[in-house]
Amino acid sequence: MDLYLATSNAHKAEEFGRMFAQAGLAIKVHSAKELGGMPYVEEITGTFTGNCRLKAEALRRIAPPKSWVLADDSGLCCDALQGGPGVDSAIYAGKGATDAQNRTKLLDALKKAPAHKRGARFECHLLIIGPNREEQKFLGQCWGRILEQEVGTEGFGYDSLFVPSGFEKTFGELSPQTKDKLSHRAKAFAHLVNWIKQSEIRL
Ligand code: ITT
Repeated sequence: MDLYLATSNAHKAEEFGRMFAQAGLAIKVHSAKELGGMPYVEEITGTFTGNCRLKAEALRRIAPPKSWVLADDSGLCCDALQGGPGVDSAIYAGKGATDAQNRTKLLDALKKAPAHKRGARFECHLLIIGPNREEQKFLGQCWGRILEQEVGTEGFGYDSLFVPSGFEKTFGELSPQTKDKLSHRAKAFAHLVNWIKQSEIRL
């Protein structure tokens, strides 16, 4: 049945669209655009899960009564920045910052970090809320390191700076299909799919 994606990030919606298409679930996935766009949400909770809940609730209020809503809050957590920018990844260089401005600020913040201190992980927290406000949470993490310069043009956000463990190329160079197999979002999504498949609840 019907599931709405509580995101205003077209890249994330695209990644989810591809993953749902491949998962072979009997679910009709809708973007927030179909409801006139994702309502503005100030992500002020300071936690990934709290921000997910704000986004999911905001869309649930305008979604058709029997539908389910899925929200994602994700970010890049760098070892040398004690887990930052973390929940602030989207606004690292300030409110309204572009991805390019955020990447520049990150490169600057890590300017003095030697290779062994450039470890980082992407985190993806998913929250799904049902028509009776029942909810489930899922976490996906992808470990890797931050380069000293951008490489590649695929993806979005910090992709062109991030080399996943076991690879020599950034997410900006790897194909979307490869990213879909190992990303934080893919891992959280795999947990969600397992839950859907095992659950009594029929979406
Ligand atoms: P919504 O809140 O509308 O979903 P958003 O882009 O603001 O869209 P977040 O608040 O979850 O999303 O912020 C996530 C930020 O973390 C995002 O803007 C990127 O900078 C970064 N990020 C998350 N996933 C990423 C990925 O797969 N590749 C690169 N950067 C990513």
